Amino acid sequence: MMSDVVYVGLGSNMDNPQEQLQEAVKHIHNHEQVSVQTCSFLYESSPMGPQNQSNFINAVCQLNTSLTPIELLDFLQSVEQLHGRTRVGERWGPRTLDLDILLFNNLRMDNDRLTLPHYGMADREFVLVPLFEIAPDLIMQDGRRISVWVKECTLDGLKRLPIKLKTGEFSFQ
Ligand code: ROI
Repeated sequence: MMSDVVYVGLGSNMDNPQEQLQEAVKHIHNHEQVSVQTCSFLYESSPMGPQNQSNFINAVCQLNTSLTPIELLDFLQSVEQLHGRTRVGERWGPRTLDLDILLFNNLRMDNDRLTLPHYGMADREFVLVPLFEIAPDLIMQDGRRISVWVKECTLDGLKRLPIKLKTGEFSFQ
């Protein structure tokens, strides 16, 4: 049933980012049609975009789901909303929680709601490095290994923290 394999990027730079990410994983896992299989370590990165904002905490999780891509997008956006995310304000500004579908099986789609694979991966160290950590054998959409993408990505000081998000069963209150 929950046989589609999805990689999701998580990011936060406001209101206790580590807690934002952990709470997001709980919410996601508590959906009946989604299970969180694996999470990377947490990584700290300087902001891409405007520099007058705090460093980000990023991670990547592997989910299994029986939702369609758009159903999953709706659900992840509802989790962002629960975390006080507003979509008004400065483009590329600070955010309490960002959840991006990076890969959904080998699916390609491109419409006004969702582009798969995620368009920004190639130049985002804070996405590629944690993705490589949990899925080192991935073949990317151009047919090359993720290790090659990591080597070709500009690396500028991502810091791996000795912390992983908890997965598995939660009793959610
Ligand atoms: N920068 C970093 N380092 N990590 C992010 O998750 C992130 N997300 C964003 C913008 C504001 C573009 N910059 C980021 O949305």
